[in-house]
Amino acid sequence: MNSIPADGQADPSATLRRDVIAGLSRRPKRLPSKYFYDARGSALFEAITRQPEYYLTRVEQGLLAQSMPAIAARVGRQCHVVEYGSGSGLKTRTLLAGLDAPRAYTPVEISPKALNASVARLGARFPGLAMHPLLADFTQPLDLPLAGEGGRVLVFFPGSTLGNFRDDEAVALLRSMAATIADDGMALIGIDLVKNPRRIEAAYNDAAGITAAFTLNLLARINRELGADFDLGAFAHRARYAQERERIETDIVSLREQTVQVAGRTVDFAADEAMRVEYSHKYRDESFAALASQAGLRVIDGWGDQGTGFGLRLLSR
Ligand code: AVJ
Repeated sequence: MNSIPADGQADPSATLRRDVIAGLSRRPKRLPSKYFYDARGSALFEAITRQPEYYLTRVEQGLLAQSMPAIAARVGRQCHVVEYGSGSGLKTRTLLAGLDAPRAYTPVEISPKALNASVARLGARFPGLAMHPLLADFTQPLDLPLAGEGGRVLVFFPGSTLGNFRDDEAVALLRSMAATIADDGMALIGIDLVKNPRRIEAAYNDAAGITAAFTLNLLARINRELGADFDLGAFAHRARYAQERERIETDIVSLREQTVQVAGRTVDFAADEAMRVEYSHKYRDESFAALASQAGLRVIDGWGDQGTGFGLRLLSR
């Protein structure tokens, strides 16, 4: 489909090059986790969600299905659902099927393939729903095509994707959601909750090695798209739970001293040097409410607690 409006953000490969070079120039080096999701990375992430150790997706899907009557009652009739990142669409289907006559759906998604797939799938399942897909990086200022739709906006941001952002970035993102929902809208956000560290760590170190492959695919993508020569066998995935910061910190570790060419530059790695590639923050009611309030939002309802292991939170201005 080529009718999806891009939002005028810069040339994607130039943006990738700029972000990768900037990250590799920092000490310690880092790379942005949003670049995990090329076609192979998205497929590997779907495989992660099926691993026995990765509880997040299963628990959230169950919680959403079970909470839909209460969520629908809170949200009311004929809302316009705006989803930040469209993913595989299973949760979206549960949401749209459970809401009271939703009138429109706007997925905001950086991957054209994922965006097309979600529109095709959901369009077939909900023929009466107006679709307004937007090909965009939701961390950048958004020009949302909401005009003329009317109806209150429900922002949907499941998966604990918020947890992939540092607190300052998470607040910026929540602010953008506060702008999107305006005075009368709401946001439904999925957050992974603080729990037994062993269970959290296992979720990011599955026995089948899918998460390791997902992490290292970032280097394969950089090789392909930026003409780099990372040797995938000379780097390793490492995910550890930092209890004091209540987050998983994922690194790519250089297994030896080595030199890599990236977009015409020479990058040196020491043996055991770690490059930070992802955070997955875990929240408590207090830490999440604090982020929300810095963004001008408050938590008005919620489903799931530390016993459930995952939470859905409904926010408004
Ligand atoms: C994108 C937030 C759902 O942080 O749990 C899974 C991404 N990274 N395993 C997460 C991820 C490694 C995931 N979310």
